[in-house]
Amino acid sequence: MPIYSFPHHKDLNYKIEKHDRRYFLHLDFDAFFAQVEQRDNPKLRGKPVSVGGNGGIKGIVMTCSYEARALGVKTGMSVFEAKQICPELISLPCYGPKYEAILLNITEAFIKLVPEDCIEQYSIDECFLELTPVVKDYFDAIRFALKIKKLVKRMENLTVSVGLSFNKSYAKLATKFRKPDGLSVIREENRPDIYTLPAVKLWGVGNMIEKRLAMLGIFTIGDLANCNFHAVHKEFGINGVILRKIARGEDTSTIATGKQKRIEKSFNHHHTLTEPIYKNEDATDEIRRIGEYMCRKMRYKNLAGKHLFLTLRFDDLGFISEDIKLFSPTNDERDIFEAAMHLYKRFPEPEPFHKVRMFGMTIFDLHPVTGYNLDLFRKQPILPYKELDYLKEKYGENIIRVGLTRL
Ligand code: DCP
Ligand code: CA
Repeated sequence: MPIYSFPHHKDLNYKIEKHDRRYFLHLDFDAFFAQVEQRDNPKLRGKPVSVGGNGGIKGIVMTCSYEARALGVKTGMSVFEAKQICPELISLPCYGPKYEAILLNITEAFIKLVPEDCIEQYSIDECFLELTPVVKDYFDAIRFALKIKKLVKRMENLTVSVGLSFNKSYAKLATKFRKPDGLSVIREENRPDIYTLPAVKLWGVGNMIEKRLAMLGIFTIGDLANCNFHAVHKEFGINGVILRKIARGEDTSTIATGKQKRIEKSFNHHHTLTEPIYKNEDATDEIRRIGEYMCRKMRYKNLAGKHLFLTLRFDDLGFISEDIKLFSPTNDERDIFEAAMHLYKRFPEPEPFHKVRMFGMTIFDLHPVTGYNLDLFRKQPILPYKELDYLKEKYGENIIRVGLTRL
């Protein structure tokens, strides 16, 4: 999920009045999860597609394709509501690890084009690049931006929209001007046009802040830029001062580098079924799928876990959990499947009148690993997980699966 953070004053040296012109590029994937699903399944292309929920009518639309947007579907609607507005909507479940890997892959490729400390992965589908060390003017920067767009298309077969400007906040604002597959530039001389836009378009201004600004008579970016310094300071403290600076195009924040990356403490995945199940083979399939998902997530982050929890929700018993500490950290789905099936046998056996509605797995006690295959002493053959993960990313989940022994 995207981690939207306000550009905090620690990142933003609000005391700096001016800096020489710098160039920032903001990059944002279009209709991200939906675009990835359309890429991986050509039958979905050109069609209204939403991602989120369980693939049926339950849950929330996390995003939808531009075709679905044209028909009135919006992020945050329930899938049920979206299907009423757009009956032909194809609703798909969210497959997290697949999306997470994409930005990681391309930012790794960017290291060849800009210094590493000029790359900031901001959310699951957005990043900033500082181009100052590699371009000399806007003309150069636009050429660079086009090169980046082409590279993403070639590497991942996905489109991004990009915004280019002399600071991060304006670059992020510019991205929204032209979507999908856009490239927009805000130069210093465009300030008068920017000042006519609603204040809510600015990074850091949400609906709540928009309302509070309106009470001060501030509606546009220009109103905010030209407002009384003390008025915003009184209402919002230092954040008000920062917002005013951002509005004026005086955002002095720089690239936040890897040091601030989130450190994972656990991974989990839960799946609530539309139809509760009771047959052991269905439960086995469900456990296997969740285990695969979780292991891929660990592999992307080069982590392996040692303490596994399996949670089930029976219709009549509510949530119950069992856990096991593994002999050594693993991100191999064969180990996780074996351990999870061991835990599953500790639960009361599901029956037709005593069905399971939800399966969940969580893994704690994470350890960094250097490679994809960990265990030198395992009896089973070592699997080429990197290649398998790559195939799944490129061609979809069902292209290949690791054969597991049914227990
Ligand atoms: N997302 C989510 N929960 C939300 C909003 C978004 O899980 N409340 C996910 C789904 C999106 C992805 O994060 O695909 C990126 O979010 P964006 O807001 O950037 O939206 P999109 O990329 O889907 O669309 P856009 O083309 O408007 O950027
Ligand atoms: Ca996006």
